[in-house]
Amino acid sequence: MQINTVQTSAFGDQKPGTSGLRKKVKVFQHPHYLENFVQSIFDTLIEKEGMPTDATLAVGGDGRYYNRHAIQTIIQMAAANGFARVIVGQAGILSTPAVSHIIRKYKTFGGMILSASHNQGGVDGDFGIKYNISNGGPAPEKITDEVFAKSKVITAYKIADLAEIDVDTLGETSFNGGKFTVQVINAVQDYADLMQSLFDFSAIKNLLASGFQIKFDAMHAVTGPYAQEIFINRLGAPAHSLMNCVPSEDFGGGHPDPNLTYAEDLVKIMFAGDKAPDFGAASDGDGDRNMILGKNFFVTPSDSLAVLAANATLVPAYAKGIAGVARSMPTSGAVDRVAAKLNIPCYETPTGWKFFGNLMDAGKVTLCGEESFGTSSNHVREKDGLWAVLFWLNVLAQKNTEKTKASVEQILKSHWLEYGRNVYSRHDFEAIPTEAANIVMAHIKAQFESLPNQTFGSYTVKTCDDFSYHDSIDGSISNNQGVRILFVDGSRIVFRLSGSGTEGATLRIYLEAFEPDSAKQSVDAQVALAEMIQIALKISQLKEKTGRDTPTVIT
Ligand code: G16
Repeated sequence: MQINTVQTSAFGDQKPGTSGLRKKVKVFQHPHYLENFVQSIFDTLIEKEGMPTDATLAVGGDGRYYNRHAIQTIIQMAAANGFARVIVGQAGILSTPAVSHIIRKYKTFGGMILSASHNQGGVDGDFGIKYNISNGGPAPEKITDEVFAKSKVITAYKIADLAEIDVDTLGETSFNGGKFTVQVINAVQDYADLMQSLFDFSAIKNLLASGFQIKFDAMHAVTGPYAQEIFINRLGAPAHSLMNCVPSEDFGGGHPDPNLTYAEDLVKIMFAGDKAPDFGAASDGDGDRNMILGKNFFVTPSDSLAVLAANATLVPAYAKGIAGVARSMPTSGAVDRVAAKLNIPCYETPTGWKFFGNLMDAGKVTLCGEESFGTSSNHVREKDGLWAVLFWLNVLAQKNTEKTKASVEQILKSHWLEYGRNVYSRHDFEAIPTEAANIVMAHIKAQFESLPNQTFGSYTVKTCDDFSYHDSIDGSISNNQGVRILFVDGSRIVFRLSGSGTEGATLRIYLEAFEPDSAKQSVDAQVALAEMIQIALKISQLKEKTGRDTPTVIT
């Protein structure tokens, strides 16, 4: 096996965002761009963690354009940089939670996930790479910061001269007298087995056999094969329960983001009146996000987390109770109310799944969630779309017996009755010129001293700040994680720039108000939050500074 050292020069823009490096495919296709970033990861690992001689790397992606090319390059570079083994999903496919599970199950050194998640794919779309560490979770900032530092000074990378690996055929190929091996594994089996070990599959099977109708939309992305195995083969759902379940390199030309805007086809089916299925769900490009719908009903991700926490003991894996919960700062406080009642801790972290890893490893939390359609537990160290869907189905199976019936909407309404409702919405303004977005954020921060005690209509500002997180496990501090305007009555507006987009800046405005009065809990969130939306526009001067006041996406 010949190892070549290739001279290169640094790119200045390889800074990992909220979840790995995401850029246009055309940027990744620039000569040496992919290789520079992969080498910077390997150099960081060798320096910070020391590479054991038997190190294994798990590699897989969401099937988007450029995955296949990147996988071959990563295998060749892993061979040249001292890995002993690479485990690849068949056809290069592995969902993000499946990679996390494989890292944990086979005790690999780490894993590389090739995905730009919910961003569009295809030749003109986005590509991305993220590195996950040996606990199965996204690399923490101390690693991603170092990767960026190395990427700015890189001068050479190492790559082995290997024949192309047939990633479509299961099996092992060895090189260099067995010193380096590539194993192509079934992408679905291990993950489906894990799900079956957590949930009551026979109860869900009975629910589906009783005529309870579901619709799952894989959005032409990675969860298609997983859904086929789990819902059809193992749970006996009829074939028409699935839609868009064949992964395609450009996600059928769509935007694989499971929200009310981009999962439009599913939303139409679920809001079709009486003939709508009882339960609907969608997942994103790499299978870590989920959207939950009932018949003519949308469940916000924040509420979903709260409902799962409140009902956790109905699921075999969590029957003995949960140790604690965590949510990202912009996620609503609905789960905090459940935690208070269960008398378990609730942690508030910055946006990004990587911040949950330490808490889970330390046994402090069992369930975690984010408003960005992410929910999961300590069964892996990533958010997990299908896990959330199965959790809901397991809860529904327990609440729909011969004697009792409960729809998704009823479950939510009784939850609000018991805990009150955290009315919540997020307004996204995508592709704003970066400079204009920075001016908006600076303008809000400049008002930190003058805002407290000011009254806007029915709301009076109590405090405002830029959220900082102190990780109680490793002591690290993460600053500038989102601007919070907190009102006297507990309502809040959060402004934050996305760290996962690839075009200009995306400004997110998160709005939350608490409604304890059951008579008002059914009011549409946009109506209930209308005044706060105007306050957010006024404080930020968004229209004046960007020309924009209509969100691209409302969730
Ligand atoms: C990623 C992260 C999530 C984060 C989300 C949104 O999701 O894994 O933890 O909440 O981005 O981040 P932002 O608001 O910065 O765009 P995914 O599904 O894109 O990997």
